[in-house]
Amino acid sequence: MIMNPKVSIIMGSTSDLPIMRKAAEFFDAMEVPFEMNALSAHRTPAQVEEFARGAKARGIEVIIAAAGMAAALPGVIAAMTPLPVIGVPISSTLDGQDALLAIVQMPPGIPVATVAIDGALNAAVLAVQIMSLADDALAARYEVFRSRLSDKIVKANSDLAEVKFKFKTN
Ligand code: RP5
Repeated sequence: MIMNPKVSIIMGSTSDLPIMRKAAEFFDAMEVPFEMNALSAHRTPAQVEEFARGAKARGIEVIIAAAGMAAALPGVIAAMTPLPVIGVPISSTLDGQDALLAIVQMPPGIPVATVAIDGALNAAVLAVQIMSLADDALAARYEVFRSRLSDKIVKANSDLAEVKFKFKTN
């Protein structure tokens, strides 16, 4: 079955893959076709430009860009495409604080929607929320995912009900 990707996951290095797998798994679960490639703003700048300028014409709707250290990749991509870019700071050095600031502190006019350090799952969830606006079937699958989140808290409360303390009243 040939599927055209709607999301492009870009990472600065294959060393980012253990984190970015969570995004890929979520797209599989949501049945969203995606592509996954490595590009580097510092190591392959010409290829980054080619990718960013051509992504919309290829049918890509959202770009997720992950990078660690001096993480220029998401911002550089955002500068060369009208598509929404979601940035994932990777915790390779300085606990990811370096990448977080590099990705989130974009100048006015060129945003990168930055998720938490190593927040690959939330990047994919945000991408699905954006695409759900124009895709009712995807919106329905996403709604099921949301309802399961509250199941987790229901279970947490039933577990906590079993925890006994002398002065605990419930
Ligand atoms: C960044 O530098 C990558 O996104 C990665 O997080 C970090 C280290 O890259 P490698 O040396 O592991 O290739 O560009």
